[in-house]
Amino acid sequence: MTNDQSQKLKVEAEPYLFDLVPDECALLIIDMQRDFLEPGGFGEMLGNDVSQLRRTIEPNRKLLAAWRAKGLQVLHTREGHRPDLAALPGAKKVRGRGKKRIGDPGPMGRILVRGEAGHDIIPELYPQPSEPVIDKPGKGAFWATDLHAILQNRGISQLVVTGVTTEVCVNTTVREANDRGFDCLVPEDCVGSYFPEFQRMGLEMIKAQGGIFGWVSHSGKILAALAGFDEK
Ligand code: TIU
Repeated sequence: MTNDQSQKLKVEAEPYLFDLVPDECALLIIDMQRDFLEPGGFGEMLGNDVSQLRRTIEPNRKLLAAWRAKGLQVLHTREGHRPDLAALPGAKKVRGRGKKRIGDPGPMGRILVRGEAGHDIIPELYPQPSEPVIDKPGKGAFWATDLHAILQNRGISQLVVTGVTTEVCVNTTVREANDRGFDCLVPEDCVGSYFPEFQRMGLEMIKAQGGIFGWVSHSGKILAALAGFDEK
């Protein structure tokens, strides 16, 4: 799919250099939603330390600003369900045996329900009207969504995947993308987990075995490479 006329930017990454083709590379920001990141939200209510995720906000903000400034493509995802919960699998609703479940009233509206305040994206990374927002019912961004069609229609072959959480929605999405033929680059400072050991191993799993699912880098290295990109 790569067009030979396109500029290739070399990004330092593991397990080896990533050849970033700006015209074919979208920034895909996973589930940076208020319920996962804000104090008093669903994530914290489950007993999680949201500061582990909040450290990703500033690097994501810088990367997003650079991506927009260069006129490159950005997409966002949100995990959540229809207000009538008609497509919510029973298994997902009851898993964890929590007192509060998906669809119940939570600190910022009904938990993981589309249209509720907690379901929306944090203000620091709020999507612009030109940036598609993919509402996904699962952990992976491809399952039961139109993401694949949008990427194909826009000539995207590479994804820089950021967001939360590293081992759940980011990893699932990277694996789904890999099986569909996309090259994925994950900046480690732009993804977060509530659990430090899962953060580390979630990234190891992507880059092991010669980059079995993709590449791991740092936003600073992507920004450095992007600085050399001449917009048309
Ligand atoms: N977006 C995402 O990762 N959803 C989760 O439920 N993650 C957890 O780590 N629980």
